[in-house]
Amino acid sequence: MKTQNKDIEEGEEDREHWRTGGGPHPRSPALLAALMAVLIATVLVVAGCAQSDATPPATDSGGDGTVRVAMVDMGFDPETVTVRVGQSVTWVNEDSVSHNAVADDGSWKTEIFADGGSVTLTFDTPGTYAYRCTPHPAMKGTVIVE
Ligand SMILES: [Cu+2]
Repeated sequence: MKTQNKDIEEGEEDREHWRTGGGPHPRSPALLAALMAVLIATVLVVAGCAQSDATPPATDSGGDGTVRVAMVDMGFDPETVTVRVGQSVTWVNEDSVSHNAVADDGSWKTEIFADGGSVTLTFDTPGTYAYRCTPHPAMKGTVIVE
């Protein structure tokens, strides 16, 4: 009985050593190959991102092509944003009351949403869209789609 327990403890100790690496040289060629594969994949992903960021739009606060507009203190901030066709605008409500964003020409609108909520719309048609908040018509903004 005692001898068995000792064997189990030694086995666990060995696995622990294995998990921590035990030094700069992995003992398994398969593990080394897996690490290399991860490294190469990471380099490829980083290179891909760098390429797609080569031509940022005029107004791009997100870095991912989505422009952010805060709803705060009964207004849109910034009031005017510019996106390229196919890009999105995300409205984020940071105010104590609910708001929406509705195009004056009726071509698009968001639901009314409360503090902490957000709505994202993607713009596929070039144009200059004045918009406002339905419950608070004094809240005005503009989305320019190029
Ligand atoms: Cu409002």
